[in-house]
Amino acid sequence: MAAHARRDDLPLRGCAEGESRGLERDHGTDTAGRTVEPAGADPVRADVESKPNRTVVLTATGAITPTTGGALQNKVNDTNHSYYVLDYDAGTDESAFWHFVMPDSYDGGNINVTLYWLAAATSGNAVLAVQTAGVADGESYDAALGSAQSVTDAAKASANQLNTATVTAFSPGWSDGDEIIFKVFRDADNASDTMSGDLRLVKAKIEYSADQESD
Ligand SMILES: [Ca+2]
Ligand SMILES: [Ca+2]
Ligand SMILES: [Ca+2]
Repeated sequence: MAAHARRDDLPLRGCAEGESRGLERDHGTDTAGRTVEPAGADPVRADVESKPNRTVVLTATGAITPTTGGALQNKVNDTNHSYYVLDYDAGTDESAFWHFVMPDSYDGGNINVTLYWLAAATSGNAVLAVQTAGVADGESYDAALGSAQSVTDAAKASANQLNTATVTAFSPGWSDGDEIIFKVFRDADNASDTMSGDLRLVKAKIEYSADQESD
C-alpha cells in the first residue's frame, strides 16, 4: 500500500473496488471524467439505502377533548411519577384530538399508528380507532376526517401494565406540509369492545417514511 492513500483509494464498506454506490463529490469530475455538479439548494435525498422512518409522538398532555363526547383528561400522581392520561368510557364512544404540521420530508405513503394505554381491568378487549385529515393552504380547516382505522387489543392480565396496540398500516390522505387533524377514539359500543371500566390512553406514536433528509 502506498504511504499516502488518496481519498479516492479508500474502500467503501460493502462496495466493490471502483463502485461508487451513488456517492458524489461536491464538485469537479468523477473517475470517468464526467462533470459532477454540487447539490445546490436541492434537499439532500435520503434514498441511498432505503427511506428512513420518522416518528411523531402525541401525548395525552397535548390532547384537545371535545365538550361533548370527549375523553376525560386526568393527571395521575402515581407512586413513582406523574403523568397525564385520557380516560375513555367503556360503553359510550369518546374521543380526543391533536393537531400538528406534517414535515416536508414525508413521502406521502402509509403510516403506522401505535397507541399506548393502561387499564385497571385485567380481562376483555378494547377497540381503539383513529381518524385523520390533512389540510392544505386554502382548504377548509373544519375538514371531514377519513374513515376510521381500528385495532382490537386485549387487556393485560395485571392492572396498569403498559399496553400497546398498532393499527394496520394505512394511507392517511396527507400531503407533506399539511396541517394534520388527528383523532383517537374508543369504539366503546362496538360488540368487540368487552373490557369494563375506563381505558387510559397515554400517547400515540405515528411512524412515516421520509424521502429526503431536510424538512
Ligand atoms: Ca396490546
Ligand atoms: Ca361506536
Ligand atoms: Ca364496551
